[in-house]
Amino acid sequence: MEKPIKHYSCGFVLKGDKILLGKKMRGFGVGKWNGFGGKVEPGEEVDVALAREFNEECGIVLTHFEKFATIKFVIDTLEHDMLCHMYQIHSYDGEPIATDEMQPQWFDIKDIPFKSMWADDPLWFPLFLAGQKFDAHFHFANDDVILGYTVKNID
Ligand code: 6OG
Repeated sequence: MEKPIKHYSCGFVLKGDKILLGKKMRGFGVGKWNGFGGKVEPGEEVDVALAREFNEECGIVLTHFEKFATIKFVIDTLEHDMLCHMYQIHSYDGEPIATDEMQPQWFDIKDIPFKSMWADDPLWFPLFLAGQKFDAHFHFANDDVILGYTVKNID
């Protein structure tokens, strides 16, 4: 049976050879490093949701960003599916600060902490870093175990 689907935004800032990640301090995915983002509110544009979440979670104001992927997550232990709209952030105003939700940190791109990130991330990050746009679908048994996935490049 199809489950209801919820939309999420998630964005990554790349600056030279660095990437900005945040450690999730509470809620779904707590303890993991990830991009910034969250649930899209009813009636809200995804772009608006992304900018709102960045500001709430680390205090910066996005000025230029671009979508690079749509990833559908089906997780057997969740009662809804997730459609994540993934973005690269090209520019922003302000400096990232820690909040109750996220602890921001710059990492060297060669040292991205995949062991402390979602299990899907190492499977699509090389495409993202190469500037390739894609659609993907991941089927998780639970928070950790991937049962199957597809990734389709977009021209
Ligand atoms: P809030 O709970 O903070 O939104 N998210 C995922 N990101 C990756 N890379 N992999 C996953 O694998 C994910 N599941 C969810 C979407 C959760 C944030 O976490 C992202 C949102 O940006 C399953 O509202």
